[in-house]
Amino acid sequence: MLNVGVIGCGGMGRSHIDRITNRTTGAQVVAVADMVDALAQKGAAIAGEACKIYKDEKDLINDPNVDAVFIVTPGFAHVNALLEAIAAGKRIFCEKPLCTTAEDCLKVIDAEVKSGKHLIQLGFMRRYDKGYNQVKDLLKSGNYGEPLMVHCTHRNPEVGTNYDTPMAVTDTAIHEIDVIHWLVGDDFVSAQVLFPRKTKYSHEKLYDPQIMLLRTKNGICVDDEVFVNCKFGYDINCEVVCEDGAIKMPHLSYPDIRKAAHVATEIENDCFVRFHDAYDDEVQAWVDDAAKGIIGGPTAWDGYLAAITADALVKAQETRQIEPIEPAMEKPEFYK
Ligand code: ISE
Repeated sequence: MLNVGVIGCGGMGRSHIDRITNRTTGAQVVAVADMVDALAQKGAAIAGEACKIYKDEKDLINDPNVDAVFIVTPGFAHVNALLEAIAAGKRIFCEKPLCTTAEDCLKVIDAEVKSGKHLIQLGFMRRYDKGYNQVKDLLKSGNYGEPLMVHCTHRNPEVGTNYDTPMAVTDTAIHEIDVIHWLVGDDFVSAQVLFPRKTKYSHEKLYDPQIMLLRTKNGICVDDEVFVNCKFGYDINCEVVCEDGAIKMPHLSYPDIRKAAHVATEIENDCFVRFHDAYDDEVQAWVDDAAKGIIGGPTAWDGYLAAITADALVKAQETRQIEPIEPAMEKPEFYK
């Protein structure tokens, strides 16, 4: 049994506690930490009576009964927890993003490489989604030739007033940044952002919608419509156009309902429904991999690549120019 400690008991943290406690085999939550006591209490209540509560994440990380840690705090707080957990030699599942700056990502990579152990898996759950995997398998089959273009939409029904323009990249498009790079097996080299007409549902600090454009080393062009106040649902689409065919990711299947001279098909309203199985599968795989001593999912290096791509997009939001994406170092052997 893998004894897990969860740092951060907000909505996402509690979702992971529930998943590990009720739907994952081979792991249990033995400790939680949150600076806000009420949240820690809520998290512990899901895990059960034996769950310890810590205020300070360092105490949780260094609890000898904790084999592995989940880091589910806000992105800016990840770096300290990551470095502490690496120093303690604990296996880590870190929600996206790895860190909020490329510099911090490099510090984490340096610490993990120096530790000599593969410890970190990053929570990019879309790599575990059935639809994306079907598209990837078809691409790999070779029946459709090389990918040339990828069209994506990432629509949320609405966001709060604390969500601003850069978050369209760092919180939202970050998913396409990782999953498309994984899907086509190619690194991004440049980024640009277009600003269409602004929706009346946006606010002063948020320009919504945006179109993010990325180009890969091999010249694949990716366009991602990020529209976070679309009002109608959580709508994720992806189509890869290849030399010999175009592959569109399937949606979850819902019945077509005919009523009053209309046909209606449900779409999801949030990511927890749309990616329910992907979240469960990524955590189950991470637990299964722990027994083998490997990290099978996205690594700290993937987190770094996502961070420099996000930085270029955020810069492009300001400059309105095409911005280069250049890693500060070659991929270390450790991650190959
Ligand atoms: C949120 O953090 C997510 O991860 C969702 O998948 C994304 O759709 C949303 O825009 C983000 O705020």
